[in-house]
Amino acid sequence: MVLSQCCAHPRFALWVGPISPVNYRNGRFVHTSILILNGPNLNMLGTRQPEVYGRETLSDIEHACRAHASWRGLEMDFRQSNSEGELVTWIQQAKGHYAGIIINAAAYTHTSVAILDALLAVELPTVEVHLSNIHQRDAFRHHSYVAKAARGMICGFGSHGYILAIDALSRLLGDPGVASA
Ligand code: CA2
Repeated sequence: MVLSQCCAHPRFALWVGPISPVNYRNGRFVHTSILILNGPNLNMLGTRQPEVYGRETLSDIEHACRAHASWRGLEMDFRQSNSEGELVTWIQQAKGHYAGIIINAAAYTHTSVAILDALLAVELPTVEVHLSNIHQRDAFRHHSYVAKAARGMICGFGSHGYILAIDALSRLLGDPGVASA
């Protein structure tokens, strides 16, 4: 989002927390935005398997993420799709709009070379998150294609993993070696 074009020098940028929520780029001040993507069946959270995934709904998680991202000075978009192609399209479109991605690709984590290729193509700082500890579960859940494109993975902490992922991405974006969107 464009905030202002009136100031012509980066030293006028606003700084709150560990990263700058407002960056100066191409003669404009822009918010730092992140994209949180959720894969198939996560829209059913809170309805079944609470012993594995907790009792919170995806909407509960979105609200908690929005509050935490705001506290971190980040704008956030939060999306869910049951379609692999839609997730790939959203990742492709993220380049130039978002500074980084948090992704719980759900079952596509373990199957999708297409999502991996999209993440590798956009070269955005990416944090992988899972509600459950995938390494304590079925063997087919132990491998993640997403992991090859992610700076790191958080799993096993339930919905709090999303908050930890926001903190991790926020820190990555504070690294001057990482370009923002
Ligand atoms: O632990 C995670 O976050 C997972 O990404 C969740 C995926 C699973 O396939 C991954 O191995 C690990 C499944 C999400 C499905 O969530 C449901 C929630 C309620 C009812 C049914 C499914």
